[in-house]
Amino acid sequence: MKTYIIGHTKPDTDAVVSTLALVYLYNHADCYGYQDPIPVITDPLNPETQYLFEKFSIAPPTLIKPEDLASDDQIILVDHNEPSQRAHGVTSSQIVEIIDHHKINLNLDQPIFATFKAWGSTCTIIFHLMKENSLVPDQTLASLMLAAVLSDTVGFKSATTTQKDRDVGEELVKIAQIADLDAFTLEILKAKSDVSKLTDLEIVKNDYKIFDFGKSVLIDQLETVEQEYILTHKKASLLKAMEQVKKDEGVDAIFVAVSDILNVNTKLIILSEVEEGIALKAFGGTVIDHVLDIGPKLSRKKEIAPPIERACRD
Ligand SMILES: [Mn+2]
Repeated sequence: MKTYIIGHTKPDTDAVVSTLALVYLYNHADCYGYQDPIPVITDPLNPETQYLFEKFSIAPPTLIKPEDLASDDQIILVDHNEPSQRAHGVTSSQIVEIIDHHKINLNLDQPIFATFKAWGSTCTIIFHLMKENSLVPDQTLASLMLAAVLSDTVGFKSATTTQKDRDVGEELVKIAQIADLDAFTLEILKAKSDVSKLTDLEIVKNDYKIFDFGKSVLIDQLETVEQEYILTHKKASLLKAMEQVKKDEGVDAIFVAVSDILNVNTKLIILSEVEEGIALKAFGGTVIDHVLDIGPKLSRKKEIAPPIERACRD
């Protein structure tokens, strides 16, 4: 029997770094008596996360396949809880603990350890747990945890940002010895928005989540410093890719949210009348040439998904 620490599918920096941060905590403090928990990922790193692991010269968690999980293995979920965001191969009965900052959609048959906090990142929660155990991350881990906080809160600009995130960020800056926080933030945001090496299909699948809103809705978010360029030059090919992904994933609706992370604005790419109906009900406005400007929003979790859910359930 092994114990795995696993983030959500299509992991972002917070999901990946959380597995390493939690293993650091559990290797230094005997919290719940796990035997050698193993941090893993079940999908490849996105470009931002890959950039960060190269920058800090540290190996990412091992990439495992669903068949690598044995039925008696126990699993700790980080940065997600909903069944639709779990890695294939994870069954509910294997879950022994969850540490997360997303809305809860859970129905398990067994008692578990659970830490849910409405803070901006899972790494914020894990740093808090470290402090409770008088533990300080090493410089490299602190750098990655800071990157995760900055990435999830879009440099403390997202509506999900709390004072706790700023406080934890300030402590991590010191431990990580990051001299210029603004420069580090911009570096991460640029790495996040570098889609130059991605195909259109990869862009649509780069950072998506599938939600069960009565209808199944896939929301991909592209956080970028080049919103205008993408909507001008890539919209036509992205629409084709969206059609493909909608079919492949068998979802009822698909949205690509193109978020301008410097100017704080999101525009949705609208595939068909189905999506247009949902989006107009959710946000109002006018769809112009397959694009709906939903204004100064950045957070999928707090500002984009909830109105879409209400529109779907109405
Ligand atoms: Mn997160």
